[in-house]
Amino acid sequence: RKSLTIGLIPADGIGKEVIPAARTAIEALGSDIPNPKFIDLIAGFETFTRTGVALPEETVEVLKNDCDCALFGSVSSPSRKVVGYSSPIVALRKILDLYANIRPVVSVCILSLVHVDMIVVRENTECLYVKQEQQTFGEHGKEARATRLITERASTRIGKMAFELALARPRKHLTVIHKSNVLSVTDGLFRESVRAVQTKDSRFEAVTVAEQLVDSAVYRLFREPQIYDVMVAPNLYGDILSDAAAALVGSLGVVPSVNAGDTFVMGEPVHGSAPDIFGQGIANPVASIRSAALMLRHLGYTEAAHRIDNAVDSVLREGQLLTPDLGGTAKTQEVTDAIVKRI
Ligand code: NAD
Ligand code: K
Ligand code: MN
Repeated sequence: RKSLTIGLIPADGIGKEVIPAARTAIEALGSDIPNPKFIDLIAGFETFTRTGVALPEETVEVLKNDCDCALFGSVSSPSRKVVGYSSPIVALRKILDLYANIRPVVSVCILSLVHVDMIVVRENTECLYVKQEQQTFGEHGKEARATRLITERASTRIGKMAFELALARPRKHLTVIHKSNVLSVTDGLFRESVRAVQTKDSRFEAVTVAEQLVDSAVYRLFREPQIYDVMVAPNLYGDILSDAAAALVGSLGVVPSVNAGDTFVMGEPVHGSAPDIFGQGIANPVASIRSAALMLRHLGYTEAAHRIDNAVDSVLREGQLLTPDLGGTAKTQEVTDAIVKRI
């Protein structure tokens, strides 16, 4: 490949502060990524208030037609209902069919109380995120309901992705997260579909499989996180579990992800737009820089990804330059500069 074209969608809040850091890290790779080309794209709540659309058609078209991959920052989705607004990241995952959200959560020795080295594999296209909600009036006042969609197809393909990831790791252990004791139809289908993946491919016999109900999975995650290797979960559980796991490794500001499909990959920090710290220049850039590395690894640029990860690990391990979320006083720019220097 002659050059790599990367769409950049910082979107809202600290996304605007940390996506530029990820870009700098990629640029620092020099000849490992020859002539990376960046295309700035817009989306988010600010875009919505300015233009009336949260995800402009042009952004989608450029991603589809001109980009090899993309980096997404974070959106500020309001908790109240805003007529005409819908989260662009949820939409992008569906439009680009980025069905797997892969979230590695790994502790850096001095910063973590416990040893954590796991990957949360979150189904990324369905569950409650189909966003089919209705409010009606019943006998006792307002009633609201939501559709929770679980399909065999989506559960099977996320199951395959999780087995592949587990197979590539030393421990080869997969935990299937569900709540089939209550939701036996929906979570039952998820559970059965994922387990069936193993019976259809003899390579996966090497993977040991466990199941854990989602509530006790959170409990065990806090008490004995080392039991987990790869976790696979429906969309909402995977979202919650990965934020919870982030607490064990110091901060949401260090946990990366990729939204992956069969033909496209989009790196994205797990965190949101962090309005509580936006504008102060203190957002931790590590999650986004690591997301860039994950994205490059997914595309086969193993050495480049390795160089970024090593640089991040060395800065975190030294512990001299940490942003406030990790107990330090460093600024986004200082941490980024230190990482770039080591790359
Ligand atoms: P959040 O992840 O934005 O913040 C949670 C806490 O973690 C905050 O205290 C924040 O300061 C801290 N934090 C997060 N990232 C950090 C970083 N890089 N460095 C330092 N500290 C960091 O979650 P929230 O507060 O629940 O949500 C805020 C907004 O983000 C909401 O509008 C929500 O809809 C949106 N959100 C977007 C995404 C996404 O873009 N995929 C994901 C989650 C939340
Ligand atoms: K995000
Ligand atoms: Mn989340």
